[in-house]
Amino acid sequence: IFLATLTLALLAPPASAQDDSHMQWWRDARYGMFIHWGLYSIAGGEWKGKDYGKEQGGASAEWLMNSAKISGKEYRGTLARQFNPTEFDAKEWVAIAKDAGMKYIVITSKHHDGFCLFETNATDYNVMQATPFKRDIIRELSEECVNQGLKFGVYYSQFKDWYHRSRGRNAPGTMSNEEYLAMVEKNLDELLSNYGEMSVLWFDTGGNDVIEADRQGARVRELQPNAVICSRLYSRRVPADKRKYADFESLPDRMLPTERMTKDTETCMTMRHNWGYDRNDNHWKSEKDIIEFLALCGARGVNLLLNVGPTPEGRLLPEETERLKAVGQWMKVNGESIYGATYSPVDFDFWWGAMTQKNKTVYLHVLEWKPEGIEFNGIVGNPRKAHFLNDPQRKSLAVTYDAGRHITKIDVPEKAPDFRNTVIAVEYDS
Ligand code: JFZ
Repeated sequence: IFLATLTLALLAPPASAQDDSHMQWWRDARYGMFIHWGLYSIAGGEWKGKDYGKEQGGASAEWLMNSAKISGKEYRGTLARQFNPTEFDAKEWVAIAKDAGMKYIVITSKHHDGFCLFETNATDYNVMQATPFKRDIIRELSEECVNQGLKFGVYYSQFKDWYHRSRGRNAPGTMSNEEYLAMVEKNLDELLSNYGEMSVLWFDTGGNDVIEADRQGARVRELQPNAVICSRLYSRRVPADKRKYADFESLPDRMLPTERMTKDTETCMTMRHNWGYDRNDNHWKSEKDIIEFLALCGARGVNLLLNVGPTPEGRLLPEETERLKAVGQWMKVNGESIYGATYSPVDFDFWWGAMTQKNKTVYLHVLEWKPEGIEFNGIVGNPRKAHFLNDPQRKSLAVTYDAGRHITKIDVPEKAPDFRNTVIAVEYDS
């Protein structure tokens, strides 16, 4: 018997402080694919036989140029000529994201190593001119997202660039600061003008110059007024009220939110230790971990941007596609409790899981289960019925009310569906 004393205090979802209708698709989406792919994928976290990946306490694989202190000349000279991912198929990647239940894709267009995965006139250190591949990856992916109905966006490292900028006296860059800033502006104009609708600008960690960040943010608004801009346009040292163009708060990497977020918020998460492909990283999170990330992020009103790090050949790893497909199956059944839902009606979790709410329905994400059942307390409006989302017939579960018309108990048939990662919908009428 699934015993529960369900009385919940229902809070109205956060009213938007301004008319920010361009955010609605993003709030409804809740779940996207992050892609870290570039020259570093060839190295796979190793350099001259040494592993610099997260395994060894180093930074993630896409930080190799910094971790192994590789000069721009040697990094480009060694890796760019090897970059020829002939197995890359945008149609396949987007189909995997779509089948996974993801609604948007954000790919690294230029990471800290300075390499541009798109055609640009601002630097010859790009996929079209510096590699044998000579295909515009950003174009192929953005067009395929339109074909398959996903939103497309780019990660862009606007401040940290170990190739074009100086890293100190012994590691000169190829440009002066002024030249680099001009390159960034040119890159942004190219990304915002040449690839159709750009739905997300996922800047990564601006400098302390708010004026520079505001200029970049204003350019995005001018050229792509419906684009959603990440708070990392600004340095974390810039106070939130000074981040004029930040549309959502990006939590520190891999951080699961611990409380309900009334502001638009996203957390980015790896499936293993590294962001970029690392040939030695076997720390895989499980399908259940990912479902828990979705439930807990949903319970706090936070989007989940889940990362893949494709191989040098241009394929997603079987460990990635297996997890994405399995969680995609869960989303096909339980996605209504995530998409467009907002944070839990209570500001605490239960040992068994957490809750989201949408359209006069509270969704109980039962992640753990004990034979004697689970208890939870709160105060809910007048619940009318409760059912398992994974029950095709959506049979009503027996519900008992107290004198105040609040649910006090949900009786669940002995032969209830598999409780692991189960969602119970409780509909109420006020
Ligand atoms: C940055 C990148 O350095 C990293 O390679 C990866 O792309 C990640 C998604 O973003 O790493 C960060 C940036 C910000 C924080 C932590 C790691 N932070 O604010 O705590």
